[in-house]
Amino acid sequence: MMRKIQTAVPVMVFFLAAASLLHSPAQAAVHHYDFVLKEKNFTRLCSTKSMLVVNESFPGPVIRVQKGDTVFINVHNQGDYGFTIHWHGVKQPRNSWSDGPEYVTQCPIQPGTNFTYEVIFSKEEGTLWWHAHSDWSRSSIHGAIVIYPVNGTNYPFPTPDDEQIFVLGSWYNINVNAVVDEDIVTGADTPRSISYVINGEPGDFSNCSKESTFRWVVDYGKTYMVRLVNAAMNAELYLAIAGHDVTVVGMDGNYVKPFVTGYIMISPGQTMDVLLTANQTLGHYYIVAHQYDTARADVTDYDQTNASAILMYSGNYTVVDAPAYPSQLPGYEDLPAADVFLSSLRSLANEEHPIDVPMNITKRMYVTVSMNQILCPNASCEGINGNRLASSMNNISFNNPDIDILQAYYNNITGIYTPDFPDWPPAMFNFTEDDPPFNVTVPVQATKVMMLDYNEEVEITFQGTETLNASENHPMHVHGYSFYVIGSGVGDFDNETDPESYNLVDPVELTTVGVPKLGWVTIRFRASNPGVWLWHCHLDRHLSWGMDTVMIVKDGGTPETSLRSPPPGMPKCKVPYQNWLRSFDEDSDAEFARVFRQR
Ligand SMILES: [Cu+2]
Repeated sequence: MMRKIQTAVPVMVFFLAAASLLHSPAQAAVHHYDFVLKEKNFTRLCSTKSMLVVNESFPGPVIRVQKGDTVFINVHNQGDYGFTIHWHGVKQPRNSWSDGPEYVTQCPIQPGTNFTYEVIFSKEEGTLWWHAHSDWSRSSIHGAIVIYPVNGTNYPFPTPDDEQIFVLGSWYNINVNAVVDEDIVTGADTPRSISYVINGEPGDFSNCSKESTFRWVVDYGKTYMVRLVNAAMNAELYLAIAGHDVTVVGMDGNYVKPFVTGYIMISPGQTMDVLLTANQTLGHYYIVAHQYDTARADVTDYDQTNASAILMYSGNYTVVDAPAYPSQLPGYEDLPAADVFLSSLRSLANEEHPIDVPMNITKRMYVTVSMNQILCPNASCEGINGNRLASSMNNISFNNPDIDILQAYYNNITGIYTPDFPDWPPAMFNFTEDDPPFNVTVPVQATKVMMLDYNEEVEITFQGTETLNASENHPMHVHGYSFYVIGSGVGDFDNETDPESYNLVDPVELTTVGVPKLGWVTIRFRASNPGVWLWHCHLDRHLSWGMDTVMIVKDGGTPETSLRSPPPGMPKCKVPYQNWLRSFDEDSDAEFARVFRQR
């Protein structure tokens, strides 16, 4: 059974090296893909650059499965630096080995070598995606994953007539990894994208882009499933389609109670399924996406481009004017519009799609997410105050170790990490007030891991802070799990009154949730997937600066509740991870660059 994807101009050429698509109702299928990574030239915004991409395409190929299938993806590195790939939102039961984050579950796949990931689908249904999980390689290495209902089951809404994928990304006119690594060494801020792109194209409002704007042809009267992926590196995005409302029906591989909206807000890492009915006057309509910025109002140097695609009705009609522009698209800094959108998200919570919110919490955590500075002698660095920019969770700025944590955990290798990630912030202060004291701006750099017993019922409240006067939304993402978002609010979390507002009836189930600027969000999940799983902010600059930690869920005592044994051919950790922040004092930039190139 092969689903068709709406072909559009320009035609995206996908070199999918075979996918077995024989499904029987009772049996999950096994698919095989080859991902060949090579440098290729791409011309956007009047200039040409080379980037590492999968199967010569940007965005990369689409993986299509049914719920519960397994996919083997043989990843061939024909580039000149190491990378890893993560299957974002796929829970991978007991199988951290194929999860992907570098120095957490594996070491980079070295140039000239290959590694086969085994991606195990279980409960996910809807849209997810895959992306590189090393340096900032994911800016060019990413693609969508589509998970259909198994034969004999249906969507919880009338089956759409057709579907269309929109991958939203960031475009840089530089060698992203080289610039970012330099910035990490010097402590400087990381680069901004110069445009957002829709299916790889900036669209009509950018220079040298009009010819290649992504065009989507729809037939009047049909209803389409629009599958959205926010693959942008550092930005929440608003998106709207001129003249058309959409109905949101799914997010992060779970269904939601349908709601109608004129625009959507999507955090980096999130995926969303919306229905669009083509019922307007025959014509051309702009689809526009741009940044939703929550940082300080006086900081306006973010990417303010409006990426666009065009929805075009099929048929015989004369187009007189330029396509209509979506007047309902919120402004760059429209916080209330995001709140309205987010507050509409609810689980289906019905008989066919029940929820399972943990009610007997055995592990409760309160975790701050903060911007920080690491002090440099004589203000010798290029970040804030002559120091190095950093970020943290509970004041721990995470250091990647020299071999992956999964390997160290599985083989009882000591000295790689410590199991003492704190359940509470080390210092309580007025997290959301202006100008927090200097001493709370300097983090501890360490590799501290949170340990959970199998099947613990976990509640985490993430608290945004105003350290360095640099609060903003933080899209927090967990690997290996989804979670229920049971509450959120503004200001400092009050553990007596705020829980009264929790939604335990139909909370939305996600894998990435925004911690609101100067606010908090509470999530719950059951620790039923043993293994080593990364928690991190999906703004890549914050991940690079240490806003991440690792969660190890112990085995449950039986083979079925224990981490699997490693697959053959796990990449070797040939080059120890350069502790970028710490090694700055020892290594010159040139030495660092030399070491980096060898990775
Ligand atoms: Cu963040």
